[in-house]
Amino acid sequence: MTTGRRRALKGCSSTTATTATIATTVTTATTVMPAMTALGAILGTVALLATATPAIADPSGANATAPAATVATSPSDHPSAPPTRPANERPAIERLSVTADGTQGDASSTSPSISADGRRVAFGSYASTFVPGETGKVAGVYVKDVRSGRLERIAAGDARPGGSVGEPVISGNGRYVAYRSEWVDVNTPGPYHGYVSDILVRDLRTGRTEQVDVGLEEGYGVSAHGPAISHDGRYVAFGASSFPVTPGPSRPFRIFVRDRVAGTTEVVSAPPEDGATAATSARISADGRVVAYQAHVPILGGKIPRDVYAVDRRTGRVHRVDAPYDGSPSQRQSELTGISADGRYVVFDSPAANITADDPNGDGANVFVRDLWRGTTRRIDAADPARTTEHGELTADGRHLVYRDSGVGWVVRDLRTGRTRTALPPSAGGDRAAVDADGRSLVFDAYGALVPEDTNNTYDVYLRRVRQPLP
Ligand SMILES: [Ca+2]
Ligand SMILES: [Ca+2]
Repeated sequence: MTTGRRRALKGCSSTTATTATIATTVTTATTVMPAMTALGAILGTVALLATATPAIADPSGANATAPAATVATSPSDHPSAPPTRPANERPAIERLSVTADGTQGDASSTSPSISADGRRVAFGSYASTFVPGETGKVAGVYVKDVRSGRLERIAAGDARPGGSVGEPVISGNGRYVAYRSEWVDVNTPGPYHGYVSDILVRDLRTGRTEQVDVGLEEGYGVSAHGPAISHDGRYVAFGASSFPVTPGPSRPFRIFVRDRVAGTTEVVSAPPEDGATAATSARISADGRVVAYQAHVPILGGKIPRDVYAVDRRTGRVHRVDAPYDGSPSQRQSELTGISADGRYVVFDSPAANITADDPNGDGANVFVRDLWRGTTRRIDAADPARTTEHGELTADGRHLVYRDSGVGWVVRDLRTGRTRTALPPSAGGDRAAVDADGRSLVFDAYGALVPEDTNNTYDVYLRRVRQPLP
């Protein structure tokens, strides 16, 4: 996998992972609280044991092959020296929503997004304990430096009247964070009652913040949401809805892409077909060329199917991502969850039984991987095919897929060999997880205490180092 990443990096400077948009909200997350609490207790106990008994194996492996000459320097010369954890060994599970000195949040931290190298993680939090002198709980966007432990707030909701911030996504190169900023502009007319939401991009190097939902067609500049950002931060995709500036109906939500270098903004979602109401939930490839999104279509039999499309911005070609294999109409709604760095593969969940032939769990949910180049769709079955899989996310090279198997938990699958590795037990994380470029680091939010220091009884953001065995 490391090889794959190196190859990707060498081949193109912008081929590492587009970070995932994490849609878990505090509201939805609370519905899974009880199950996580029990699991958290289990994991917390395990983690406690691991802390109490640090690694005792010789990290060099010298004990197994030590030549006689090294015996004189063996630990027996220092019988009182405690075994130490090698400097480069990090815990299998680490809580990220804490300050460098370990201060935990007093309110929920959710929705992590990770840079390609796994070093930086952006997330949202309502905690008041992360910033000295803070008096109230306001929504903030934070960036955690995984290596140094430094936690920085890069945006605070109370910077503008009635404000809130959220939906952070970090660029693959770790330099930029795009997020949604809501506030109340009493001068804004129309059905939004003054509520305005913008997409802002923070440059972590210079500290500058730039608004990117600009240059939109008339009526679309009021409510923007759901940012996705390219590896180098140049392109930002987002959804925007219109409201009638002049008398008349509002128009559908659309997906736009802002080119921060050229200073241009373009509509990328296809013109609505059959009166589709909205395009939302954009994902963008690392180079910004391919943008995937969900299109909501009119109510059919009481349901609102949601189809997934992808647009190649260079050729203009629009791909239907979740098309049923037999050409029949959509049965159920799909949910877009990821895109590979090169834009070739798009991942979605769907309970529709007709995406692929012979779906073993029928209308039970499955993760699907669409190959846009070949026009083929691969279904990801659970270890027990009668169970469900969901929330798929690809690593940068498109080779490894992270998803949740309802029987096994969070799993990393090598799509080439079919081998799977269990990352977390079934109810460990939130609804979504995000991975770094080579699939080594999985970030997620969880209510349960997965480390013994977690005593805040609320959601925290965690990092799971997938290759380290759980204690
Ligand atoms: Ca199925
Ligand atoms: Ca907690």
